[in-house]
Amino acid sequence: MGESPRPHLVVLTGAGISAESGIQTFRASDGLWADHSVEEVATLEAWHRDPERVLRFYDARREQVRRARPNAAHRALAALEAQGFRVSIITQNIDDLHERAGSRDVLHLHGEILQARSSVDPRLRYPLRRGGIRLGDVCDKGSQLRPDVVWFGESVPRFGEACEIAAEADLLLVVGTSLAVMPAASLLDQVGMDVPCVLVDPEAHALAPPGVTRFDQPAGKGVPALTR
Ligand code: BV8
Repeated sequence: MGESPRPHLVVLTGAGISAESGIQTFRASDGLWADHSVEEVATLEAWHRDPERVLRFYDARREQVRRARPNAAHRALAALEAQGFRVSIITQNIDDLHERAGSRDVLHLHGEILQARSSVDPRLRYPLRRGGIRLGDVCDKGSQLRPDVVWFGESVPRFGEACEIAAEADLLLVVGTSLAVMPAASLLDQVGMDVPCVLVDPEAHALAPPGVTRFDQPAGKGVPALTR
């Protein structure tokens, strides 16, 4: 009798899972967008209009990420994987806290702030081990480097891959996302009809689809409780 296949836990995470690590979320009152409008810093137009301002915004966020440490939620997900569970993380976050907690199966839907890429050829990527990106920093082919993140109005190259992962889920865990951003939020529609979905978030928000089981708790409490 072959071993029964291990259940596949797919986890969709957003800024809320990193909030207790000291990284600002986007839509909280003290959130990132509170003093920066998206149009000013996270769009291609902003990059063409004022690249230095965009580079400063991401340098500041990169320092916040470097100062941050994974919290109990990141660690609980990594522990599940270490115990042999099949855990696929699809994160909207551009920080590396899942990886630093020990998770190995992480898909960054919106890119990674600790990487730079050519502003012309997205395949030319460079890890940013320290420091930031300045005007004049160029890729091997001489084009200006930019943060390796997906800006608003840019297509999400790994969305198709994320849909395939979601379609294989036996359980979907959604942690710390307002589900305000598309197409990321539509991943909830990619899971099978009968796949249970659990949402961990201290604030009830309007976008949670019907049939979702809600844990109105911060990730640092809710995720370890769920995965113990
Ligand atoms: C696309 C990388 C098309 C950069 C990000 C009008 C104009 C222009 C575009 C649009 C428009 N209307 C719709 C769109 C599409 C747009 C969009 O969805 N806009 C929204 C705002 C309406 N989407 C796009 O532009 C996408 N691309 O559509 O391309 C296209 C197609 C083909 C060809 C060309 C183009 C690209 C979207 C990706 C944008 N980049 N990030 C960066 O990070 O700087 S999105 C960014 O915002 C994050 O990655 C994340 O996805 C999103 C923030 O959302 P959350 O993670 O959910 O964070 P938020 O603060 O919202 O919520 C936090 C939650 O945590 C809350 O619920 C809170 O209660 C909870 N929480 C708080 N504390 C805790 C907690 N939970 C647990 N524990 C706690 N302790």
